[in-house]
Amino acid sequence: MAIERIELNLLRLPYVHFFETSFGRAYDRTFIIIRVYEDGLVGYGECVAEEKPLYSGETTETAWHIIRDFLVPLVFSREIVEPEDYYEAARVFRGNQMAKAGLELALWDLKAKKQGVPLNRLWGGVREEIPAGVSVGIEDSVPELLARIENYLGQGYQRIKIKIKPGWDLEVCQAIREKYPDLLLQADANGAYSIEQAEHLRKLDAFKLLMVEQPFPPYDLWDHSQLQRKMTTPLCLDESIISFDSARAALEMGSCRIINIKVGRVGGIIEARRIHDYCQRYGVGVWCGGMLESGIGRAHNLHIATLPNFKYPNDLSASARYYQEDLIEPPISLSRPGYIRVPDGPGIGVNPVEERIEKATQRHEVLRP
Ligand code: OSB
Ligand code: MG
Repeated sequence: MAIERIELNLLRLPYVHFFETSFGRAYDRTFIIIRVYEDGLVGYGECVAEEKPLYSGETTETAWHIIRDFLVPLVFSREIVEPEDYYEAARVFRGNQMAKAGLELALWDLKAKKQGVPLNRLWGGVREEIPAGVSVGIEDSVPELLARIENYLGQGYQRIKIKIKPGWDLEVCQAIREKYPDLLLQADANGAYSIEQAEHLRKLDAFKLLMVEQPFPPYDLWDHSQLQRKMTTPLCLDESIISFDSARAALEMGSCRIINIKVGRVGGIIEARRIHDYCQRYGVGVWCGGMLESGIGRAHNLHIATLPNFKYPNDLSASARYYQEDLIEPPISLSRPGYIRVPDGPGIGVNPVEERIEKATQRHEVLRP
């Protein structure tokens, strides 16, 4: 069989609560849902590119262009159905990992649905429940942040990640540690600092953080290696890891001791698995990051997080942490305190609600061979 058509939807969904990072405050998320149709089955993918090129150079518009004008024509012209064939073919195009990943995820979902098995069964997941953490944005005040943390801990999350930036770091960690001496806590700077602030960042060592994520901008692998030598807290890289090669360079250079894997950022599940396997051989643990995905993208994340070298709690939270009305039914929720059960139906194992996709859609295009 061959793919009969591919549909792209550009959606906007409001968050239940604004999400603020060192990039600024956001009230909603714009993203692309990709659907591939073959023989009565539909594979779903989500492209994590954002509206503005802050976290990554890609945007929803560049991703739409790359998927529509290059990747989909490639799939049709070569009659590609298998994600492995797609991965090989798509290598001819440089960069654009998020665009590439969105379509690859849809092909993976389709492949697993054809075989009637949960997605992670295709490549050997080893766990049925995923350790669930929550990423908490910057608030207007420390008491407001503490109240949000208290609420999330009450819901059962086993680890808290806070966002830091200059002026919202040491005092915030101090306040959290005073209230919660033993909490699994980590901090993510989204590249807000520079090596000139190394002495300041070293003071984070006092707070027994699980890790400090991405203190410097994406391309500063060398500066990260210099900071890691000065700090006892493990550094974790997120934005810097855009491929297998960047992961290898980061580990060889000593730029981090932990890697955050996001399938979108690295270009798909195959590349994510290559990074995972390499880190495992290297003795470096990974965990699954998130991009505030809808339930479709998050279901994919749950499946990748079943691999054995996912060694830390993940940025995988319940639907209700992100959206009033997620795109899937039933919504993702904690199956017991600290854990989310991996959906065990065919493919990603969650049911997208077509009317909800339609309701949030701002643009829709149907592509045929
Ligand atoms: O840096 O991990 C990040 C969300 C959007 C972009 C970047 C990041 C994040 C998060 C949210 O921290 C994690 C989640 O999806 O729960
Ligand atoms: Mg991050």
